[in-house]
Amino acid sequence: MDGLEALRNRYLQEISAASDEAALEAVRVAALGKKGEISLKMRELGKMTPDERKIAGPALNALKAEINTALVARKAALADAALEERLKNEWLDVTLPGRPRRQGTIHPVSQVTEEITAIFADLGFSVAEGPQIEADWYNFDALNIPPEHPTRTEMDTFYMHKADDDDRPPHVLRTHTSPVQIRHMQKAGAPTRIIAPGRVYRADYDQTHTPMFHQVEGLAIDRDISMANLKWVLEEFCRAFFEVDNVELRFRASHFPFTEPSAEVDLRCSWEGGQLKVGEGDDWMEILGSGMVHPKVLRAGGIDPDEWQGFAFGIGIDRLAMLKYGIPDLRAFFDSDLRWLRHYGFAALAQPNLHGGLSG
Ligand code: 2NM
Repeated sequence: MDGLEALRNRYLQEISAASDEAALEAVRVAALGKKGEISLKMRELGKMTPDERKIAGPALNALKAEINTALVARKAALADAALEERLKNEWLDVTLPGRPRRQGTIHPVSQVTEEITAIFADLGFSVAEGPQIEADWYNFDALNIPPEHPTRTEMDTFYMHKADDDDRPPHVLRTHTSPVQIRHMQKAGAPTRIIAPGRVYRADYDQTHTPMFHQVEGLAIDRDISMANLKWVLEEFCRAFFEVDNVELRFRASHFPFTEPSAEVDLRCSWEGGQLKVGEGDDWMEILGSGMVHPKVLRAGGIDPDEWQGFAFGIGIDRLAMLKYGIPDLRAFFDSDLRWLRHYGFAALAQPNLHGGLSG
């Protein structure tokens, strides 16, 4: 068989000249494909005499093998080169700073709730929680709020819908966290010291009221707890919360069904240029309601009022947040406006505690 040497040289040359996989494949097809030059030559073997075939057969097989080997080697070399090229261009600087990600913020209500919790924890109060949908007994009766009391009407309180044939007691969205205190008394008995922060609901909506707001109530029960203890605890709370050494509280006689006696508590302050200063000045700002827990309320909680007594108080969290952080509009609290949240929100990792400063 003549010309095999020329064929060999040509294909080996084309293989080494192929500059990518497609070009290399074209060479393979031209040489070894079904109608490739070498394949056609192998088909001609059948027309040869046995003597011719004895020489041409091995020669063609050797050529085919050599071309195949060259193709495989060239393919590997091209792949290596392509990888080299990618490695040269696609390098990654692992020392670059990460891409900035949008970060959420802590809502002022959450922040202030955490601050209040930290302060009362330091005073020996633990946190109690309970359902936001309450039986009217826990929300009203147990708290000595009589059946005909106006806050019980649908004017003031949200009632859960009930089918005509549903004989369960009426349920309401709790109007204060006091039912949490009743449940806690029933469960834990006396003595006890707890605060109950959480969402509460009243049918009220104007400049200074939203139908959902946040309250923290406190309860301390022991054998000889008095209003004096209440006053000290509230002073300590205000000192820590407003971060001033001098606070002055004024107790004004008031009335709540669940406490006797009852007092509203005012904080001495000044308002200069719209700026609140606590502990100085000639203004008084009402900040909470309080009193000695009514004997009937203790009894509803399963606690014997002849043996135990206690104080309780209730504070609006949202208004405290407005006062401390100078936030003007209550209703914006619940708009979920991202610009508002970024402006008034707190860093997520600045957990309030008494030693590191309450607001980080
Ligand atoms: C207030 C004012 C006065 C109060 C009473 C109780 C309970 F359940 F222990 F009796 N908890 N909180 C209370 C007392 C709440 O809010 C203005």
